[in-house]
Amino acid sequence: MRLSRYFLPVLKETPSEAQIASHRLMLRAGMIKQASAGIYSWLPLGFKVLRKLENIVHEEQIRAGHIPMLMPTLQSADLWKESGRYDAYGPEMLRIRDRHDRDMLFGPTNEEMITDIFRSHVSSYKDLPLTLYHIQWKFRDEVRPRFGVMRGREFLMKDGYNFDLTKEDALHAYNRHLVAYLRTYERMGLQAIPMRADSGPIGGDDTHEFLVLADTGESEVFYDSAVTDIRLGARDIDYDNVDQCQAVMEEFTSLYARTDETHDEAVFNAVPEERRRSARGIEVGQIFYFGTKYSDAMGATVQGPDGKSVPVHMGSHGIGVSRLIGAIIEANHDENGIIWPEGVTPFHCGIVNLKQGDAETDAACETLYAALVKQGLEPLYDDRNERAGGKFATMDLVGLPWRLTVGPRGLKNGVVELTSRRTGESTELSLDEAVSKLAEIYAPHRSDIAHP
Ligand code: P5A
Repeated sequence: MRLSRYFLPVLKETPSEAQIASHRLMLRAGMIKQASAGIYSWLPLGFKVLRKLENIVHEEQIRAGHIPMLMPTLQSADLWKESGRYDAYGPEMLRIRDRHDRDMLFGPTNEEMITDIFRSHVSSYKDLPLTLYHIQWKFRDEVRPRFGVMRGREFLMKDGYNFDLTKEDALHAYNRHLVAYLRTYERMGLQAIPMRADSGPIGGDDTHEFLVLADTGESEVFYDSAVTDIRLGARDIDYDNVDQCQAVMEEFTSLYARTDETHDEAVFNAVPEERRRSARGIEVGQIFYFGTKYSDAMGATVQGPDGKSVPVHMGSHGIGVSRLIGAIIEANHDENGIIWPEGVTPFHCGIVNLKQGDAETDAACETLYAALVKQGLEPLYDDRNERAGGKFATMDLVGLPWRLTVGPRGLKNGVVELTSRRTGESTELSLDEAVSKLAEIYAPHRSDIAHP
């Protein structure tokens, strides 16, 4: 993309309504624009990051054997009356009446709708296990929408639902989600710690929230500092292997890590004092096992191997896709702007032309641009007639992990400068070397699964 032809409305001033860094930087970098309280337009740069996150989520869900689909945002109230949640959900649910006076709602979640789909089409245990998911906009009329996309009213969620014959199978689905979620967050450059939590309006006893530690997080958390040393890393996990998924689950959840809702001072005190931590965190996902809560209420049964009809065991699993952008920026920024992790960056590198209009410099930038595109990389080329300082400031704000600086002085020696946004370190490389270096850096971040 050439910056002269892009739509990147960066702001010089710090918007006064933004209280935290991620909100400020998303506004300043021209990623979002508030449409009304807690509702945002996703401008091209923000939209690009959102799509990148969606892709990672799809890839990791498909890898785990879960099946993508798409349900509507608007739902009929009838299903919610069946489950008993229409009244229970309260003022957070946006209720709408259509022209025929039918009660509708903007879905805050989809347990009812998916259970209805399941009961309409599945009747035998032979069709189980089954996990369906989608990535769709949700609406929750939060009392205090704030911090930009972190606590929105309209927000993008990946929500998945598992249907299993037995509790044991459903717990395997729970563990599988835990592993897939850990992989997802790690690919986004985040450490999200699974913590025992409260199930709230979704219901059930078994639930973990995934929290990214950050001072600006809305949740208060308590944990054994040893949990922050565990990583999934490049381990190859067989998602069908019950024991393997269970082992990862235990490794990640046996140390003390809880949100304030489930915090137990007595149990916490058994953790060695030097490892006890209380901190704040951003909730980027939650997984639930709620047994037959919805299948009982809505008659979602299958015929078991013995011919008897039994309600299916279910769980649901959510990732806050739009909130994640805020969480990633909270964890990756400095005073000059965002610092995207390679896995989610909207463009792979910036190209800064120090002397726009100089034939040789322009030609070198064009050569680099074409060579990077040929490698499957997306550069953002600042080809505007601006002074160098302004170009650097924009690149720093937008936060691409790598910048190529091209000017007549370097070109005399056949080199350009490759600079890391994170460390500020620069190296001089020939054009070919710079392109191969970037291809090498991004090789581990390429996707390998076909997704929708
Ligand atoms: C699980 C999927 C559920 O709704 N039903 C389907 C279950 N869980 S949840 O924890 O309530 O939400 C899942 C994730 O969505 C994000 N989230 C939000 N993001 C931005 N703004 C909001 N107002 C908001 N509310 C929830 C969180 O990341 C949460 O973990």
